[in-house]
Order: sequence, then structure tokens, then C-alpha cells
Amino acid sequence: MVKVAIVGATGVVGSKMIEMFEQYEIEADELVLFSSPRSAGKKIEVMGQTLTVTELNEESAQEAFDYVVMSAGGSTSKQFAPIFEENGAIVIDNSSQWRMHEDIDLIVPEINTPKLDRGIIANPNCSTIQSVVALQPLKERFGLKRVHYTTYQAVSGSGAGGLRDLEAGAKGEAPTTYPHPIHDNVLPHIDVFMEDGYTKEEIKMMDETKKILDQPDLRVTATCVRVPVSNSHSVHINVTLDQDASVEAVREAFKNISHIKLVDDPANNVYPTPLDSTGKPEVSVGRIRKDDSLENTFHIWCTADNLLKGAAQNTVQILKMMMETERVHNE
Ligand code: 11C
Repeated sequence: MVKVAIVGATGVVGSKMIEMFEQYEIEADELVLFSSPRSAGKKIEVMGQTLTVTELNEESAQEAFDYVVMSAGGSTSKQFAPIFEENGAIVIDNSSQWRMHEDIDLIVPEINTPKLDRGIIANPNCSTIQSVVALQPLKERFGLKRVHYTTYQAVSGSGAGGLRDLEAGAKGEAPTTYPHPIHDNVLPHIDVFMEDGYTKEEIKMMDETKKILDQPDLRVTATCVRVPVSNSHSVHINVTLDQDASVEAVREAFKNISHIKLVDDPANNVYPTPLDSTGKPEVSVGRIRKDDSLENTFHIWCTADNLLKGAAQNTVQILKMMMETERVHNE
């Protein structure tokens, strides 16, 4: 009897999680959908059943679940993930709340596996996930010395409010989520500003990259930018390798990997775009060029669906991996 809960089931990522449950054929004997009081009572179709969303509170969180996936923001995760954990669940959390805790695993299933010192596993930030997926084959083949990210992030990363600001801005309405219009504009500002002038999104990309790639000495910097695109993030990755490599060798490193799509034929206007990435499970890379301003350095353009590989898909892949490990364990 496997009992699973989705917390934040009515949100932008939560509804993609439900789609991913179907796609990844998650087998749950009982599935419970939790939300805030505002969305409780809503009915949602999941794998042929109609489920009513219930309110997450101190009492409902005490039920014994085998697995809980959460995408309801940091404060909800801070309050409830330890309660689910104490009651025996493996919690896979999509917020930034637990990611950098030393005893919490930060997982991209194509790259690392959980040690499970705790019953909480963290899902990384969306722009980090696609970037480390692109960096991993280069790390394996050539080693990494330094990474400089510049992101072009879609408004769906801010949930329904971001999508609303983009649509409303096109009609001349004022923004309610961002401090400036996002329609016809570009904002070098994602998440809050820290004392050193970086944004929290930039810090997340720097710290999470080192943790997932298990390379604390990697030099990483980032500038994160919101662009007027509905969905799918783009990241320019400027990477310095540990050794010399040709453009062809770097291209070769991305070939024959099922979760990476090499889209790199600029002479025919072929390169990754967010529009092409939307709805797709893989991370796309292209525009691979040598950066002659630094030794052993390359430019890579990378796009991926931030709600899928960047959030719901990666979370459900972790869930699937945990369920399979547990099943093998019990056999
Ligand atoms: C954005 N990357 O596009 C953010 C959304 O730390 O999981 C995800 C925030 C996070 O705004």
C-alpha cells in the first residue's frame, strides 16, 4: 500500500507534477492532493480519478505518507517537510528551503544519487538544473575550472503571477508581480537582492552548481535576467575547461545522451530556442564556440522547459528513482 501526497497541487508547477505522475506511471495506491485553504475543495482529474484538493495543515500533515512531493514555496516547506519526514515519508521538495543544508541531498537524477541522511531530498532551482545537465558531460570528459552563467528566464518561473504580468502588460496594464513591466522589457532581477548586490537567484545558481557537480572549488558566477518569454529558460554558459579541447570535441561530448539534444547548425539557423524547448523533456544545447579571450573556454547556449526538467519532471524523476530503489530493496 503506497500512499503519496502532492503539496501545491493547484499551482503552475503542481499541475505539471500531476501530468508527470501520469507520464512516469507513478503507482500510488492512494494519492492525496494538498493546497492552501484558498484552493481547497477544487476537483482535479488524476490518472482517471477525480480527486478533491484538501487543505494542508498541522493535522493533515501528520498522516503517514510514503512519499510527498512539495511545490508550495519555501515557508510551507520549512513548516511541513519535517512533519512529513517525522511521520516516515520521503519528501521531495521543489523549494529553495533545504537545498544547501549539508545533510540534504540536492538531486538531478542524471548526475547524482541521494545519500539519504535525511528523509528530505531537494529539487534544484530550474535554471541550475538545465545548466548542470549541460555541464556534466564536459566535466566528465575535460574537467571544469570556471563557469559564467547569464540567464534569460521565462515568466512562468514566477508562477501564475509572472504569466499574468506578461499578458496584462501587453494590454497596457500595470504589473502586480514584478517591480517593472515585463512586457517589452528585460529585468536584471530575479528573487531578492542580497547585501553584496547579487540576487538570491544568482547565489542559488552558483551554490547549487558546486553542490550538484560535487566540486566545491569550481569558480562560478551568474547574472540572472527575466525576459518577456512565457515559458522555458535560456542560459548562456561560458565555461573554462581543465584542458584544451576543440569545438568538435565539445560538440561530440553532447552526442548520444538521451536527455541532451544537440541543436547546433547555425548556418541553417538551427539553434535552441525556448519556444522549441517548451513541452520537451530534454535540455537543448547549441551555438558552441571557442571563447578566445580566455584559455580552454567555450560559449554554450542552453534551453529547457523550466516547468518540466526545471521543476516537475526532475521532481517526479527523483520520486520514480526512490520508488524503484525501495521496491528493489523490498524484493
Ligand atoms: C524563476 N528560477 O525563474 C526561478 C523559479 O528557487 O526554485 C524557481 C525558484 C526556485 O523565477
